Amino acid sequence: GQVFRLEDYRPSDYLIPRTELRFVLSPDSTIVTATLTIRRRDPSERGAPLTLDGDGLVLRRLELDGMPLAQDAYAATPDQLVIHAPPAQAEFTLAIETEVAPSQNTALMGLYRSNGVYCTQCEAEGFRRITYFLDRPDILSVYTVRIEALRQEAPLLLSNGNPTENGDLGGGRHFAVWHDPFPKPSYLFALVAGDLGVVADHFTTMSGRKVSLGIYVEHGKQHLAGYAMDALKRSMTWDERVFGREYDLDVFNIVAVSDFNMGAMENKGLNIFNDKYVLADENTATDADFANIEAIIAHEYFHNWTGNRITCRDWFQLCLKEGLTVFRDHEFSADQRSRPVKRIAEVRTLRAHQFPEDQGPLAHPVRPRRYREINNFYTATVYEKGSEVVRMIRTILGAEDFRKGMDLYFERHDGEAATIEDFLKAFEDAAGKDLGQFALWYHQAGTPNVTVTSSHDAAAAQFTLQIEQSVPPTPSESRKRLMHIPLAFGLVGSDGRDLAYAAADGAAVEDGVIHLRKRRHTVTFSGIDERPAISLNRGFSAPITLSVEQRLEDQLFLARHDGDPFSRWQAFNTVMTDALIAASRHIRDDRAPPFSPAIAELATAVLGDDGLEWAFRALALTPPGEADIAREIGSNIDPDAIFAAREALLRGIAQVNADLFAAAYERLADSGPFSPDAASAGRRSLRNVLLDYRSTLAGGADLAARHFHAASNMTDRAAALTVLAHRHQGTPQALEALTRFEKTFSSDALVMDKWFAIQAAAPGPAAVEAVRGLSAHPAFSFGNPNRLRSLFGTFFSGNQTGFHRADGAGYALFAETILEIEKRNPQVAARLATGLRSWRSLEPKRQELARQALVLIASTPGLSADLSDIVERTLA
Ligand code: BAL
Ligand code: ZN
Repeated sequence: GQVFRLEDYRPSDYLIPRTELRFVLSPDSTIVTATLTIRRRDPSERGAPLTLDGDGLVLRRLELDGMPLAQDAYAATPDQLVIHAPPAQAEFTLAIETEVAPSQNTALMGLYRSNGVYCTQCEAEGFRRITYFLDRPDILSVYTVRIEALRQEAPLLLSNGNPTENGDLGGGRHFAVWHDPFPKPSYLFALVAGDLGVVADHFTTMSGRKVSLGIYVEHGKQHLAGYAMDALKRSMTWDERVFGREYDLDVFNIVAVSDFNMGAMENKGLNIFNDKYVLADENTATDADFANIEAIIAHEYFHNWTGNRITCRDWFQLCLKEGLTVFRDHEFSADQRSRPVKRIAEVRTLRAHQFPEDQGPLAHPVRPRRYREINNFYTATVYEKGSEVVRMIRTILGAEDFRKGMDLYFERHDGEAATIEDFLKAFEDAAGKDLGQFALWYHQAGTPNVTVTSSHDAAAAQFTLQIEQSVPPTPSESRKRLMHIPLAFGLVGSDGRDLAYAAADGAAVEDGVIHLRKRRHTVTFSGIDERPAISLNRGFSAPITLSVEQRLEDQLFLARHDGDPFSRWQAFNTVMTDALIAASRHIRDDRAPPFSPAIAELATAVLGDDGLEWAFRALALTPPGEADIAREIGSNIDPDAIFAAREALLRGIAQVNADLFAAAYERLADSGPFSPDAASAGRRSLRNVLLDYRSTLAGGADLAARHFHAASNMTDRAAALTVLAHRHQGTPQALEALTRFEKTFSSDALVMDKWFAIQAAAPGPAAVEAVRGLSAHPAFSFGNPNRLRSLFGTFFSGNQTGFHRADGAGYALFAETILEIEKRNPQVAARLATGLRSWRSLEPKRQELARQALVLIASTPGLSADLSDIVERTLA
């Protein structure tokens, strides 16, 4: 396939200042008339042909300045429209009539139908599936959209901007016109038409303008949209307060649809959401769902300034809007909930999703330089690492200069399509700092590793750190340049407090941050009488891997006393990870795994520390997942040994703490009505972590069954079902709970997704057949992305022992399923296919079986660009 390169970017010869669209909607034959005002970028230039993008289009009519074009004046294929010699005047009008079939659009890109509702998804290149256009983000146009439909089929007609007109057309038909005064790229176009219920509210902006808010959902589901509406209003308030950004249209609408490739989409004034990230109540949504809804509502809203008002010059700049907007939604959630808990959760996500990407065959820079299929670059690297890079800018500049830089960025580029260089320049100019070396975080792939050793000279009262950085090679980047890594740190004394120090020798230490810029740094601290425990990368100030020579007793000490909550969590996590790696080695050698009693004692201390939030205690007590342990081991992975080690650790800690855990479990039980707030969610999560531990002991299945039946909310119910279906597979208690859950929720697709996912994640060899069987369940559908992700996505990416079954049966199901899904929806197939990106880390036998499955896919004729791009890079 064609490769697109950053260095090939050049501005288009033509602009489209105005776009008028008319849709005559019908499921099998929708007529789209696009009337484009086209202008030469350089009026003195003449004669360049005008080439518009299309994708599978049928052209019905074409007029230039009101006159039909001669056959030989243009060339139209489904994928392109070329006007050979556009008129000489600076501006002309092109009217293009195309016909599309929403009901047959199973790729869910462009205009399609979901549950009888017409909706669109245009990012990245879906608009060209609606009409011929300069479908690139640097073409900003003012849109006026007229929608016509049967009133009975679609009483609701929505598009971007403000409503300007509506009326009756006779014959049961009606129309509505929307005008969006803000020039926008085509990927932000949206249309929704259907019969939906609404939750209406309003928001008064900081300058006193009243904005109508609407969340549109399936009839009868309005009661599930209240939390999303509340999150939206809090987001609007927060963006005014923290970034000074006010909303700009008279209306802001959100529509929830059930068939959606992504989480949600930030179309100007008309966000379209996967209903999973809108609908919630205590009976159907977990605390994690509530938190996701809050974060994603905020994320899409925040895009109005970071993405819409300032958009991307080209798709290589995707992180300009995504990394920045993720950073903004992270900060929002941190402010709404608990900052330390949020930070730990972010880092866990980054390590689980971005680190394996960065350390495997699909590694790419935060701002890639080439792509074959842009859909495959909506990645954890662009989003999550992109956010970490913005966070580091704030760390380097300080909060005040960071805000100045953001203000300058908004001031300079509002209404423009910008680049990462523009973004960095705003901070350099606002703060008077050079970010030249720092910019490598955008340009260079791979997770930097920082190695640290230390020495203490008691006589001289000096403590010295030897620090070295390296960036491992990644595909097509074998030689790496040295990065600017901001490493926040503390030297913790025996009383648990940070020691005061003087840093010597021009060491790059500033406000508790060591700025690594060279390969090796020696940092000497004077006035250090006792040997401190070193707390490094506090708050996860840089997205790196860290190898610190540190005694177990220091780790244990930090886990109890580090003043930085993230590092405190990290210390406990490192203790457990190291123990689990050692234990899995023992298990592979058929030896019993040894665990230091200090680990169980640490658990005792953390659980009993009432100075810590419940949610923090829950996170600290949660051992690293199987995939986390595998990632730390890095090569020659045996998932069965890792699983056994983890179970043994849980049981060991549970045995030592049996009475304490039982008492805490009782104390943390529900009291009072449900609330999704952070403190209540934290209490539930801690209690459910205790359930997980306690279920490893005798009577565990009964305990979990009682938990399941007593549950008064989905968080507790799903937690208990997970314990039963995973640890007590096949027991009467597990079977009864699975059946009960299925009966209760069979008509609620989003809840059934949990039922599918829990079973798809059940460890052990039986999962392959279970997943195959579940794919024939009446509640399952190959056409719905949420179902596919719940069942197959969870199995491929969240079931280490089941998917990586030693005989390769999981990989066979992988190849078969992905090829099946690809026929309908290449984008979702390609995403699921990343489930084998870490195949080279497996032990040799599994590695070979995984390779064969990938080769089977790669050698299938007629593969989509989406899927072939992923499997070819994975195998390269
Ligand atoms: N722009 C695609 C969905 C999102 O990141 O908001
Ligand atoms: Zn986004």
